[in-house]
Amino acid sequence: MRGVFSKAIVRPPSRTFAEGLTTAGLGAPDYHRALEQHAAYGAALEECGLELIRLEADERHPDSCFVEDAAVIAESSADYADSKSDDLRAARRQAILTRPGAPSRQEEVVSMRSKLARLFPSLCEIRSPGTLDGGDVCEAGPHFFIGISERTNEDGARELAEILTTYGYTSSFVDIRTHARDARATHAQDARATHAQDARATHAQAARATQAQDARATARATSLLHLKSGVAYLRDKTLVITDTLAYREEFHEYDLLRVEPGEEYAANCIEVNGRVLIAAGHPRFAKKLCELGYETMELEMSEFQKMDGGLSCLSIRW
Ligand code: CIR
Repeated sequence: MRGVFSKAIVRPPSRTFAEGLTTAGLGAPDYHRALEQHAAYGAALEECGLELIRLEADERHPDSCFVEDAAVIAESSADYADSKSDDLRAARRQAILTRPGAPSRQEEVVSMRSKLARLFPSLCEIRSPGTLDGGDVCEAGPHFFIGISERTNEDGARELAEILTTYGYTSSFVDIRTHARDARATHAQDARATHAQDARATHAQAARATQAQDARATARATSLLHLKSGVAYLRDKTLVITDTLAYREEFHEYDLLRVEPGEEYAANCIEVNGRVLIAAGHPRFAKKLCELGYETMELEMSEFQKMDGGLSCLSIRW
């Protein structure tokens, strides 16, 4: 096993978790089940050799368990795979506080700042008018892909790129705004469709409503909240990727491991010290990884998926 990552910050969901932002249309999350899934996630990271740094649950910020969005730790971990290079990695490691694009999430950075200030000698930060969510930052060895999304604007992406250049990394932008989710539209349409399916509606109306709901479920599955909703870096220039992003020129130099239609949620996976943590319930993707020689760990993520969260967003790893 490669001893690359040694620490991770995590924060459990709070009692207000269900009040967070979501476009998923999968119903309300069960708080107790979310706690269990979060505990299993932490245990999996520990099994991969990481020391967990735990932040307290924060009821004022329902989305705050998605810690990844509040900070980025730049570290070219995948390229320095042996212990001799620990010093080199540490020298180039830099913590960057983000400025989340959703107003309800911007204050999450306050507690993240106090935690990181105790762990790192210096902190950089994204400043207004820049906005940036860590979910839009995909480290691929010494190169970083920065998504420009509904949450990360061009100013924020540029600010991060400048910081990364200072610390010796390269970066490029991937504009995913054409794949963004439109929460208001889908929720309103779903409400109308449910109405059409009620007892007074004709069979034809109900059938049309069901078809429309299916189409919107597919649209939600292929739409991207963050860049890392559709792409993950494994190692050796290999990216896990959804069809939505696979054709993009930005990724042409990489080996692409495609997740198949219907399993898009699994694209948000993480490689941790030689193992790949993936969301349970995606058998074709799990099989593909296994055939390619990756050791996988499957984790139940249903309650986080209901809130648009994936595996990567529950931790910040370095
Ligand atoms: C949000 O909409 O901000 C949260 N409900 C989900 C954030 C997921 N974060 C991530 O994928 N990096």
